[in-house]
Amino acid sequence: MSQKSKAQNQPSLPKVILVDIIEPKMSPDDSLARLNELERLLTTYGGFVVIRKIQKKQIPNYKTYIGSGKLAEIEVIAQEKKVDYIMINNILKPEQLYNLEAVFEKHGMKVWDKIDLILEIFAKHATTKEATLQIELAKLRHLGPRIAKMGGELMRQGGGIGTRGQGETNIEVMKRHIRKREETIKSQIEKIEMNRGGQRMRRRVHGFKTVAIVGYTNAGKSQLLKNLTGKDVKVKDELFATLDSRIGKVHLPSEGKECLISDTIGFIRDLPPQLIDAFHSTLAETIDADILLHVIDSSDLDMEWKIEVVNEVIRNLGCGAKPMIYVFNKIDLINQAAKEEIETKYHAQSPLFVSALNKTNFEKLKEQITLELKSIH
Ligand SMILES: Nc1nc2c(ncn2[C@@H]2O[C@H](COP(=O)(O)OP(=O)(O)OP(=O)(O)O)[C@@H](O)[C@H]2O)c(=O)[nH]1
Ligand SMILES: [Mg+2]
Repeated sequence: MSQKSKAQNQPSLPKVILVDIIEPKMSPDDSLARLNELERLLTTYGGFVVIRKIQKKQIPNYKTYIGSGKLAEIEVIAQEKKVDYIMINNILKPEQLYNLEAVFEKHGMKVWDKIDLILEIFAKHATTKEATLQIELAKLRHLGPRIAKMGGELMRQGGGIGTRGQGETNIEVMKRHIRKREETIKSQIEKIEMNRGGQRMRRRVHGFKTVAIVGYTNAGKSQLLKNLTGKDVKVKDELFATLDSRIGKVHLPSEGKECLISDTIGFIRDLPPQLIDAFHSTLAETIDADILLHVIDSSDLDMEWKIEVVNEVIRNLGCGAKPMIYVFNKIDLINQAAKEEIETKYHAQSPLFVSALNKTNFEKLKEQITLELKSIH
C-alpha cells in the first residue's frame, strides 16, 4: 500500500475545542501553561485542537460554566468547524454538564471535563486487572453525582416533587446498580491490596528497605526505575504512561546490599481526592515506603508549581513526614546557568541532578539513598 492510501485509511482524529475559564488576574504564562497541559492530555488521548477559548471570569457561571455570550460564540464556532468534543479545563458540576450537554448534544458534540479526559486516558493505558478496576471505580465515582442530577431533572420535568415517573424509577435503578458495582469493585481491589500487603510484609521480614519514586507525570520516573534497576518498564513521552506499580532492586555499593525501588502513577494538578483515593491500592507502595525520590523534569519551565502539586498529593496521602530526595532529572537537556538557578532556588532541599536516560550521577544518587535510609533507622 502506498504511503498516501495508508494515510487516507487512517481514521481522522476527533476535533476539539478547548475551553478554560480563568481568574482575571491570572498571568498570560499561567493561563498558557494550563491550556498547554490540557492539550498534552488531549494529544495523549488522540485528538486535534481546532481552537482554544479562554474566558476571564472571577467565578464560572453557576449553571453553564461558560458565560452566556461566550457560550453562544462557542456554539457557532463549533458548528462551523464541525467539532466532535467541547473540552472543559476544569471539573464540571453535574448541573453545568447537564446544561452544556443540552446545548451541544443536539449538534452531535460531546462535552467532557478534565476528569473525563484523564479517565479515558487511564482506560486506554491500563494493562493490569488492578488498574482496570481502579479506573472503573474512579469512573463510577465521577458519574455518581451526574446520575443524581439527571434524576432530579427528570423528576422536575415529570411535574414536580413527589411525581414518580418512569424516568425517575430508571435513575433509581441505575443508582442502585452503580452502588452495587462500586461495592463489588472495592472488594476485588481489597483482595489485590491484601495480597500486595502480604508481599510487602515478606520483603520487610527479609530486611529490604523501600524507596518510592514519585513525581509529576512525564518527569522521567519510569526511565529512572528502568535504568537504575534494569527492570523492563514502559517509558513513553506521554502523560500517564504508567498506571500500575513496578518494583526493582538496586544495589547500594557502600552498604553492600540491595534496596527496593518502586515506580507508580504520576500526579497532575486538580486531581480530585476521590480519584487519588480510587488508586489507593496502586499507591500503597508509595504510602508504605521508607523514603521518597521526588523526580522533577529540570527542563520543564513549569517545574515550580509541579513540585508543589506533587508535594501536596504526598501530604494528602499522609506521607508528608517521609524523607524526600529531590532528584532533578533530564539534566542532559539543560545548560549550566539553568542548573545553577535550580541549585540556588532549591538549596534547602539539597538538589541532586541526574539524567535517567544517560545514567548520569547514578552513583551520587545511590549514595544519597544510602544516607537517607541509614538516617531513618
Ligand atoms: N532527555 C531526557 N529524556 C528523559 C530523561 N528521563 C526520561 N526522559 C524521557 O521523558 C519521557 C517520559 O519518561 P517516563 O519515564 O515515561 O516518565 P514518567 O514520569 O514515568 O511518566 P508517566 O508514567 O506518564 O507519569 C520519555 O520520553 C523519556 O524517554 C532524561 O534524563 N533525559
Ligand atoms: Mg511512568
